[in-house]
Amino acid sequence: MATQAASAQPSLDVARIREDFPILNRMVYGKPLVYLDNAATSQKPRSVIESLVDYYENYNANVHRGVHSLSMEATDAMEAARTKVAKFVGAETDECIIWTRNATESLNLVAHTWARAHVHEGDEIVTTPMEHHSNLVPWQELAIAKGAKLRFLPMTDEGTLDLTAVDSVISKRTKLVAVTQASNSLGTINPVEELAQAAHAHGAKILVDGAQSAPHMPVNVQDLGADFFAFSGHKMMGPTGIGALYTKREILDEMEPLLTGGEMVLQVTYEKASWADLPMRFEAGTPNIADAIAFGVATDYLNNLGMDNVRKHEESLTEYALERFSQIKEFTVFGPRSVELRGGIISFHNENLHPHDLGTYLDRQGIAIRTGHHCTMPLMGKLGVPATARASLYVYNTEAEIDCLIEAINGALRYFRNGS
Ligand code: C6P
Repeated sequence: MATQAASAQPSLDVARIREDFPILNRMVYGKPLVYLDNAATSQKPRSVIESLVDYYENYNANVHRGVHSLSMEATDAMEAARTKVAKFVGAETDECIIWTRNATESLNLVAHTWARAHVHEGDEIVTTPMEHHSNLVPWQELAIAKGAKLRFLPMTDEGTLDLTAVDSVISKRTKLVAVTQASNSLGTINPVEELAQAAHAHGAKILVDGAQSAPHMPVNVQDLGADFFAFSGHKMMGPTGIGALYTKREILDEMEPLLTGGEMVLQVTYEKASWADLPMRFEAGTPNIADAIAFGVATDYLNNLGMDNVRKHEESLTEYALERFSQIKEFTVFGPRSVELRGGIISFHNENLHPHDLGTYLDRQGIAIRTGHHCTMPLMGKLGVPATARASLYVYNTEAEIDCLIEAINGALRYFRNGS
Protein backbone atom coordinates (compact mmCIF):
# COMPACT_ATOMS: atom_id res chain seq x y z
CA MET A 1 0.00 0.00 0.00
CA ALA A 2 1.12 3.54 -0.69
CA THR A 3 2.47 5.68 2.11
CA GLN A 4 1.75 9.09 0.62
CA ALA A 5 0.32 10.33 3.93
CA ALA A 6 3.78 11.44 5.01
CA SER A 7 2.36 14.76 3.82
CA ALA A 8 -0.09 14.71 6.76
CA GLN A 9 2.68 16.00 9.01
CA PRO A 10 5.52 17.72 7.18
CA SER A 11 7.94 17.50 10.13
CA LEU A 12 7.98 13.70 9.97
CA ASP A 13 8.82 11.65 6.92
CA VAL A 14 6.44 8.76 7.56
CA ALA A 15 7.47 6.83 4.44
CA ARG A 16 11.04 6.94 5.74
CA ILE A 17 9.94 5.95 9.26
CA ARG A 18 8.10 2.93 7.86
CA GLU A 19 11.34 1.61 6.41
CA ASP A 20 12.62 1.17 9.96
CA PHE A 21 9.87 -1.35 10.77
CA PRO A 22 10.52 -4.63 8.94
CA ILE A 23 7.12 -6.08 9.85
CA LEU A 24 5.29 -3.34 7.95
CA ASN A 25 6.43 -5.01 4.73
CA ARG A 26 4.56 -8.22 5.36
CA MET A 27 1.42 -9.44 3.67
CA VAL A 28 -1.64 -10.86 5.41
CA TYR A 29 -4.02 -12.93 3.25
CA GLY A 30 -2.19 -11.58 0.23
CA LYS A 31 -2.78 -7.95 1.23
CA PRO A 32 -0.25 -5.45 2.62
CA LEU A 33 -0.47 -5.36 6.41
CA VAL A 34 -2.35 -2.34 7.79
CA TYR A 35 -1.46 -2.43 11.47
CA LEU A 36 -3.98 -0.50 13.55
CA ASP A 37 -3.68 -2.34 16.86
CA ASN A 38 -0.98 -0.17 18.41
CA ALA A 39 -2.78 0.29 21.72
CA ALA A 40 -2.43 -3.46 22.28
CA THR A 41 1.24 -3.43 21.33
CA SER A 42 3.32 -1.35 18.94
CA GLN A 43 5.62 -2.62 16.23
CA LYS A 44 9.38 -2.48 16.77
CA PRO A 45 11.99 -0.62 14.75
CA ARG A 46 15.03 -2.51 13.48
CA SER A 47 17.30 -0.76 16.01
CA VAL A 48 15.32 -2.28 18.90
CA ILE A 49 15.31 -5.75 17.35
CA GLU A 50 19.04 -5.53 16.61
CA SER A 51 19.85 -4.43 20.16
CA LEU A 52 18.34 -7.69 21.45
CA VAL A 53 20.46 -9.76 19.10
CA ASP A 54 23.53 -7.67 19.93
CA TYR A 55 23.11 -8.33 23.66
CA TYR A 56 22.71 -12.08 23.27
CA GLU A 57 25.47 -12.40 20.65
CA ASN A 58 28.06 -10.12 22.23
CA TYR A 59 27.71 -9.42 25.94
CA ASN A 60 25.08 -11.72 27.47
CA ALA A 61 25.88 -11.93 31.20
CA ASN A 62 24.20 -11.38 34.53
CA VAL A 63 24.31 -7.86 35.95
CA HIS A 64 25.50 -6.24 39.19
CA ARG A 65 27.43 -9.29 40.36
CA GLY A 66 30.31 -10.11 38.05
CA VAL A 67 33.75 -8.58 37.90
CA HIS A 68 34.25 -9.94 34.40
CA SER A 69 34.01 -7.75 31.31
CA LEU A 70 30.76 -9.14 29.95
CA SER A 71 28.96 -8.62 33.25
CA MET A 72 30.23 -5.07 33.53
CA GLU A 73 29.21 -4.30 29.95
CA ALA A 74 25.73 -5.71 30.54
CA THR A 75 25.40 -3.77 33.81
CA ASP A 76 26.50 -0.53 32.16
CA ALA A 77 24.10 -1.02 29.25
CA MET A 78 21.16 -1.81 31.52
CA GLU A 79 21.84 1.15 33.79
CA ALA A 80 22.28 3.42 30.74
CA ALA A 81 18.85 2.24 29.62
CA ARG A 82 17.43 3.18 33.03
CA THR A 83 18.89 6.67 32.58
CA LYS A 84 17.28 6.94 29.13
CA VAL A 85 13.87 5.81 30.38
CA ALA A 86 14.12 8.15 33.39
CA LYS A 87 14.93 11.09 31.10
CA PHE A 88 12.17 10.10 28.69
CA VAL A 89 9.50 10.65 31.37
CA GLY A 90 11.29 13.52 33.13
CA ALA A 91 12.12 11.66 36.36
CA GLU A 92 14.26 13.61 38.84
CA THR A 93 16.82 10.79 39.16
CA ASP A 94 17.49 7.39 37.59
CA GLU A 95 16.74 5.64 40.89
CA CYS A 96 13.11 6.73 40.60
CA ILE A 97 12.69 4.19 37.78
CA ILE A 98 12.03 0.58 38.83
CA TRP A 99 12.03 -2.09 36.13
CA THR A 100 8.89 -4.18 36.05
CA ARG A 101 7.40 -6.59 33.51
CA ASN A 102 4.75 -4.15 32.28
CA ALA A 103 2.35 -1.39 33.36
CA THR A 104 0.16 -3.95 35.13
CA GLU A 105 3.04 -5.03 37.36
CA SER A 106 3.96 -1.39 38.00
CA LEU A 107 0.41 -0.64 39.16
CA ASN A 108 0.32 -3.75 41.34
CA LEU A 109 3.68 -2.83 42.85
CA VAL A 110 2.14 0.40 44.16
CA ALA A 111 -0.97 -1.42 45.37
CA HIS A 112 1.02 -4.06 47.26
CA THR A 113 3.63 -1.75 48.77
CA TRP A 114 2.81 1.94 49.28
CA ALA A 115 -0.97 1.49 49.26
CA ARG A 116 -0.97 -1.50 51.66
CA ALA A 117 0.94 0.64 54.12
CA HIS A 118 -1.03 3.87 53.71
CA VAL A 119 -4.65 3.00 52.93
CA HIS A 120 -6.73 2.09 55.99
CA GLU A 121 -10.32 1.41 56.92
CA GLY A 122 -12.61 4.27 55.93
CA ASP A 123 -10.07 5.79 53.52
CA GLU A 124 -11.02 6.44 49.92
CA ILE A 125 -9.34 5.65 46.62
CA VAL A 126 -10.58 7.81 43.76
CA THR A 127 -10.48 6.54 40.21
CA THR A 128 -12.44 6.97 36.95
CA PRO A 129 -15.01 4.96 34.97
CA MET A 130 -12.60 4.57 32.04
CA GLU A 131 -9.76 2.67 33.76
CA HIS A 132 -8.18 -0.42 32.28
CA HIS A 133 -8.72 -3.44 34.55
CA SER A 134 -5.06 -3.14 35.54
CA ASN A 135 -5.78 0.21 37.18
CA LEU A 136 -9.07 -0.90 38.70
CA VAL A 137 -8.87 -4.46 39.99
CA PRO A 138 -5.81 -3.84 42.26
CA TRP A 139 -7.77 -1.00 43.95
CA GLN A 140 -10.88 -3.13 44.30
CA GLU A 141 -8.78 -5.81 45.98
CA LEU A 142 -7.10 -3.27 48.24
CA ALA A 143 -10.42 -1.68 49.21
CA ILE A 144 -11.84 -5.09 50.12
CA ALA A 145 -8.75 -6.04 52.13
CA LYS A 146 -8.58 -2.74 54.00
CA GLY A 147 -12.23 -1.78 54.37
CA ALA A 148 -11.57 1.28 52.21
CA LYS A 149 -13.95 2.75 49.65
CA LEU A 150 -13.52 3.10 45.89
CA ARG A 151 -15.00 6.28 44.43
CA PHE A 152 -15.37 7.24 40.79
CA LEU A 153 -15.13 10.67 39.20
CA PRO A 154 -18.14 10.99 36.90
CA MET A 155 -17.78 10.97 33.13
CA THR A 156 -19.62 13.10 30.56
CA ASP A 157 -21.53 11.57 27.64
CA GLU A 158 -18.60 12.51 25.40
CA GLY A 159 -16.28 10.36 27.50
CA THR A 160 -14.34 13.08 29.32
CA LEU A 161 -14.10 13.43 33.09
CA ASP A 162 -16.65 15.78 34.63
CA LEU A 163 -14.29 18.10 36.46
CA THR A 164 -17.10 19.96 38.21
CA ALA A 165 -17.32 16.93 40.51
CA VAL A 166 -13.65 16.91 41.51
CA ASP A 167 -14.18 18.92 44.70
CA SER A 168 -16.98 16.69 45.91
CA VAL A 169 -15.26 13.39 45.09
CA ILE A 170 -11.65 14.12 46.13
CA SER A 171 -11.69 14.95 49.82
CA LYS A 172 -9.67 14.64 53.00
CA ARG A 173 -10.69 10.96 53.10
CA THR A 174 -8.90 10.38 49.77
CA LYS A 175 -5.56 8.60 50.10
CA LEU A 176 -4.93 7.92 46.43
CA VAL A 177 -6.18 9.15 43.07
CA ALA A 178 -5.52 6.48 40.44
CA VAL A 179 -6.17 7.73 36.92
CA THR A 180 -5.20 6.90 33.38
CA GLN A 181 -3.58 9.71 31.42
CA ALA A 182 -5.03 8.35 28.18
CA SER A 183 -7.92 5.91 27.89
CA ASN A 184 -7.30 2.77 25.85
CA SER A 185 -10.99 2.47 24.95
CA LEU A 186 -12.12 6.07 24.39
CA GLY A 187 -8.86 7.80 23.48
CA THR A 188 -9.66 10.49 26.08
CA ILE A 189 -6.66 12.36 27.50
CA ASN A 190 -7.30 13.27 31.11
CA PRO A 191 -6.19 16.52 32.82
CA VAL A 192 -3.70 14.87 35.14
CA GLU A 193 -2.14 18.14 36.37
CA GLU A 194 -5.48 19.38 37.68
CA LEU A 195 -6.23 16.07 39.35
CA ALA A 196 -2.76 16.02 40.89
CA GLN A 197 -3.35 19.47 42.37
CA ALA A 198 -6.70 18.37 43.80
CA ALA A 199 -5.16 15.20 45.24
CA HIS A 200 -2.22 17.04 46.79
CA ALA A 201 -4.48 19.75 48.25
CA HIS A 202 -6.00 16.98 50.38
CA GLY A 203 -2.73 15.25 51.20
CA ALA A 204 -3.46 12.37 48.82
CA LYS A 205 -1.08 10.84 46.29
CA ILE A 206 -1.75 10.50 42.58
CA LEU A 207 -0.88 7.47 40.50
CA VAL A 208 -0.95 7.91 36.74
CA ASP A 209 -1.43 5.01 34.36
CA GLY A 210 0.78 6.10 31.47
CA ALA A 211 0.47 2.94 29.38
CA GLN A 212 -1.30 4.81 26.56
CA SER A 213 0.24 8.25 27.03
CA ALA A 214 4.02 7.73 27.30
CA PRO A 215 4.17 6.17 23.80
CA HIS A 216 2.26 8.99 22.12
CA MET A 217 2.93 12.39 23.68
CA PRO A 218 5.61 14.26 25.58
CA VAL A 219 5.44 13.24 29.25
CA ASN A 220 7.13 14.91 32.19
CA VAL A 221 6.17 13.26 35.46
CA GLN A 222 7.37 16.22 37.51
CA ASP A 223 5.31 18.72 35.50
CA LEU A 224 2.31 16.42 35.80
CA GLY A 225 2.76 16.28 39.56
CA ALA A 226 2.62 12.47 39.43
CA ASP A 227 3.64 10.58 42.55
CA PHE A 228 3.61 7.31 40.61
CA PHE A 229 3.64 6.76 36.84
CA ALA A 230 3.27 3.29 35.33
CA PHE A 231 4.12 2.35 31.74
CA SER A 232 5.03 -0.56 29.45
CA GLY A 233 7.92 -0.85 27.00
CA HIS A 234 6.04 -2.86 24.41
CA LYS A 235 3.49 -0.14 23.63
CA MET A 236 6.29 2.34 22.84
CA MET A 237 8.38 0.37 20.34
CA GLY A 238 10.22 -1.65 22.98
CA PRO A 239 10.01 -5.40 23.56
CA THR A 240 7.39 -7.21 25.61
CA GLY A 241 8.28 -8.25 29.16
CA ILE A 242 9.69 -4.91 30.29
CA GLY A 243 7.92 -1.97 31.89
CA ALA A 244 8.70 0.66 34.45
CA LEU A 245 7.32 2.38 37.51
CA TYR A 246 8.32 5.94 38.26
CA THR A 247 7.92 6.90 41.92
CA LYS A 248 8.75 10.26 43.47
CA ARG A 249 12.05 9.92 45.29
CA GLU A 250 10.83 10.82 48.78
CA ILE A 251 8.01 8.25 48.52
CA LEU A 252 10.32 5.54 47.21
CA ASP A 253 12.74 6.10 50.07
CA GLU A 254 10.05 5.01 52.52
CA MET A 255 8.55 2.15 50.53
CA GLU A 256 9.14 -1.45 51.60
CA PRO A 257 10.08 -3.97 48.90
CA LEU A 258 7.49 -6.35 47.49
CA LEU A 259 9.78 -9.23 46.56
CA THR A 260 12.79 -10.24 48.60
CA GLY A 261 15.80 -12.43 47.82
CA GLY A 262 18.82 -12.01 45.59
CA GLU A 263 19.96 -8.67 44.15
CA MET A 264 17.87 -6.52 46.51
CA VAL A 265 19.81 -7.01 49.76
CA LEU A 266 22.72 -5.23 51.41
CA GLN A 267 23.55 -7.59 54.28
CA VAL A 268 22.11 -11.02 55.08
CA THR A 269 22.60 -13.10 58.22
CA TYR A 270 20.83 -16.37 59.10
CA GLU A 271 18.31 -14.30 61.03
CA LYS A 272 17.60 -11.21 58.94
CA ALA A 273 18.50 -9.00 56.02
CA SER A 274 18.87 -5.32 55.20
CA TRP A 275 17.95 -3.79 51.88
CA ALA A 276 20.14 -2.52 49.07
CA ASP A 277 19.98 1.07 47.87
CA LEU A 278 17.47 2.26 45.30
CA PRO A 279 16.50 1.14 42.75
CA MET A 280 17.74 -2.41 43.34
CA ARG A 281 15.76 -2.70 46.57
CA PHE A 282 12.71 -3.22 44.34
CA GLU A 283 14.35 -5.49 41.77
CA ALA A 284 14.76 -8.91 43.37
CA GLY A 285 16.30 -11.63 41.22
CA THR A 286 17.91 -11.45 37.80
CA PRO A 287 16.25 -8.63 35.88
CA ASN A 288 15.07 -8.64 32.27
CA ILE A 289 18.42 -7.33 31.03
CA ALA A 290 18.05 -7.63 27.27
CA ASP A 291 14.59 -6.13 27.16
CA ALA A 292 15.52 -3.27 29.49
CA ILE A 293 18.41 -2.38 27.18
CA ALA A 294 16.12 -2.57 24.15
CA PHE A 295 13.54 -0.38 25.95
CA GLY A 296 16.28 2.25 26.20
CA VAL A 297 16.90 1.92 22.45
CA ALA A 298 13.16 2.42 21.84
CA THR A 299 13.29 5.71 23.76
CA ASP A 300 16.28 6.73 21.58
CA TYR A 301 14.16 6.07 18.51
CA LEU A 302 11.22 8.09 19.85
CA ASN A 303 13.49 10.93 20.95
CA ASN A 304 14.98 11.08 17.48
CA LEU A 305 11.50 11.52 16.05
CA GLY A 306 10.63 14.03 18.77
CA MET A 307 7.59 13.33 20.95
CA ASP A 308 6.01 16.63 19.92
CA ASN A 309 6.18 15.45 16.31
CA VAL A 310 4.77 12.05 17.22
CA ARG A 311 1.83 13.71 18.94
CA LYS A 312 1.27 16.15 16.05
CA HIS A 313 1.29 13.38 13.48
CA GLU A 314 -1.20 11.36 15.49
CA GLU A 315 -3.44 14.39 16.06
CA SER A 316 -3.55 15.05 12.36
CA LEU A 317 -4.21 11.38 11.56
CA THR A 318 -6.91 11.15 14.24
CA GLU A 319 -8.62 14.26 12.85
CA TYR A 320 -8.56 12.64 9.43
CA ALA A 321 -9.86 9.31 10.77
CA LEU A 322 -12.69 10.94 12.75
CA GLU A 323 -13.71 12.88 9.66
CA ARG A 324 -13.76 9.70 7.57
CA PHE A 325 -15.71 7.83 10.27
CA SER A 326 -18.30 10.62 10.38
CA GLN A 327 -19.17 9.63 6.80
CA ILE A 328 -20.21 6.13 7.90
CA LYS A 329 -23.55 6.76 9.55
CA GLU A 330 -24.01 3.13 10.63
CA PHE A 331 -21.28 3.39 13.29
CA THR A 332 -21.15 5.18 16.63
CA VAL A 333 -17.66 6.45 17.42
CA PHE A 334 -16.92 6.81 21.14
CA GLY A 335 -14.80 9.41 22.91
CA PRO A 336 -14.33 13.16 22.49
CA ARG A 337 -14.58 14.71 19.03
CA SER A 338 -11.81 17.27 19.61
CA VAL A 339 -8.34 15.89 18.88
CA GLU A 340 -6.94 18.12 21.61
CA LEU A 341 -8.83 16.00 24.13
CA ARG A 342 -7.90 12.63 22.73
CA GLY A 343 -5.23 10.36 21.36
CA GLY A 344 -5.33 8.17 18.26
CA ILE A 345 -7.59 5.45 19.66
CA ILE A 346 -10.88 5.13 17.84
CA SER A 347 -13.50 2.76 19.24
CA PHE A 348 -16.58 2.23 17.12
CA HIS A 349 -19.72 0.13 17.15
CA ASN A 350 -22.67 -0.90 15.02
CA GLU A 351 -25.35 -2.87 16.84
CA ASN A 352 -26.08 -5.00 13.78
CA LEU A 353 -22.49 -6.00 13.14
CA HIS A 354 -20.67 -7.80 15.93
CA PRO A 355 -17.16 -6.38 16.46
CA HIS A 356 -15.64 -9.87 16.21
CA ASP A 357 -17.27 -10.46 12.80
CA LEU A 358 -16.02 -7.07 11.64
CA GLY A 359 -12.52 -7.75 13.01
CA THR A 360 -12.38 -11.10 11.22
CA TYR A 361 -13.57 -9.53 7.96
CA LEU A 362 -10.95 -6.77 8.25
CA ASP A 363 -8.22 -9.31 8.98
CA ARG A 364 -8.99 -10.93 5.61
CA GLN A 365 -8.24 -7.53 4.08
CA GLY A 366 -4.87 -7.41 5.89
CA ILE A 367 -6.14 -4.91 8.48
CA ALA A 368 -5.34 -5.56 12.16
CA ILE A 369 -7.67 -3.91 14.68
CA ARG A 370 -8.72 -5.06 18.15
CA THR A 371 -12.24 -6.11 19.04
CA GLY A 372 -13.69 -6.85 22.47
CA HIS A 373 -13.96 -5.05 25.79
CA HIS A 374 -10.30 -3.93 25.75
CA CYS A 375 -9.97 -4.83 29.45
CA THR A 376 -12.50 -2.11 30.31
CA MET A 377 -15.60 -4.23 30.96
CA PRO A 378 -17.36 -1.75 33.29
CA LEU A 379 -16.86 1.01 30.71
CA MET A 380 -18.49 -1.14 28.02
CA GLY A 381 -21.52 -1.43 30.31
CA LYS A 382 -21.60 2.35 30.66
CA LEU A 383 -21.41 2.79 26.89
CA GLY A 384 -24.24 0.26 26.52
CA VAL A 385 -22.31 -2.11 24.28
CA PRO A 386 -20.88 -5.60 24.87
CA ALA A 387 -17.71 -4.77 22.96
CA THR A 388 -16.31 -2.37 20.40
CA ALA A 389 -14.06 -2.47 17.37
CA ARG A 390 -10.96 -0.35 17.95
CA ALA A 391 -8.42 1.12 15.56
CA SER A 392 -5.38 2.54 17.32
CA LEU A 393 -2.77 4.61 15.53
CA TYR A 394 0.93 5.20 15.79
CA VAL A 395 3.51 7.37 14.16
CA TYR A 396 4.05 5.00 11.19
CA ASN A 397 0.38 4.97 10.20
CA THR A 398 -0.83 6.95 7.22
CA GLU A 399 -3.98 8.54 5.83
CA ALA A 400 -3.86 5.94 3.05
CA GLU A 401 -4.19 3.24 5.71
CA ILE A 402 -7.19 5.04 7.21
CA ASP A 403 -8.73 5.11 3.73
CA CYS A 404 -8.09 1.40 3.48
CA LEU A 405 -9.82 0.82 6.82
CA ILE A 406 -12.86 2.90 5.90
CA GLU A 407 -13.18 1.19 2.51
CA ALA A 408 -12.98 -2.21 4.20
CA ILE A 409 -15.58 -1.24 6.82
CA ASN A 410 -17.93 -0.21 4.02
CA GLY A 411 -17.17 -3.54 2.38
CA ALA A 412 -18.03 -5.34 5.62
CA LEU A 413 -21.34 -3.48 5.88
CA ARG A 414 -22.24 -4.57 2.34
CA TYR A 415 -21.04 -8.13 2.95
CA PHE A 416 -22.97 -8.69 6.17
CA ARG A 417 -26.06 -6.92 4.81
CA ASN A 418 -26.19 -8.60 1.41
CA GLY A 419 -23.83 -11.53 1.79
CA SER A 420 -21.52 -10.19 -0.94
N1 C6P B 1 -3.95 -2.22 27.14
C1 C6P B 1 -5.02 -2.71 25.04
O1 C6P B 1 -5.17 -3.39 24.01
P1 C6P B 1 0.24 -4.14 30.08
O2 C6P B 1 -0.62 -5.24 29.53
O3 C6P B 1 0.59 -4.34 31.52
O4 C6P B 1 1.40 -3.82 29.21
O5 C6P B 1 -0.66 -2.82 30.03
C2 C6P B 1 -1.83 -2.75 30.78
C3 C6P B 1 -2.58 -1.50 30.47
C4 C6P B 1 -2.74 -0.57 31.47
N2 C6P B 1 -3.36 0.58 31.24
C5 C6P B 1 -3.85 0.89 30.03
C6 C6P B 1 -4.52 2.22 29.82
C7 C6P B 1 -3.72 -0.02 28.98
O6 C6P B 1 -4.22 0.29 27.79
C8 C6P B 1 -3.09 -1.27 29.20
C9 C6P B 1 -2.98 -2.28 28.12
C10 C6P B 1 -3.91 -3.08 25.99
O7 C6P B 1 -5.74 -1.76 25.30
C11 C6P B 1 -3.96 -4.54 26.34
S1 C6P B 1 -5.41 -4.98 27.22
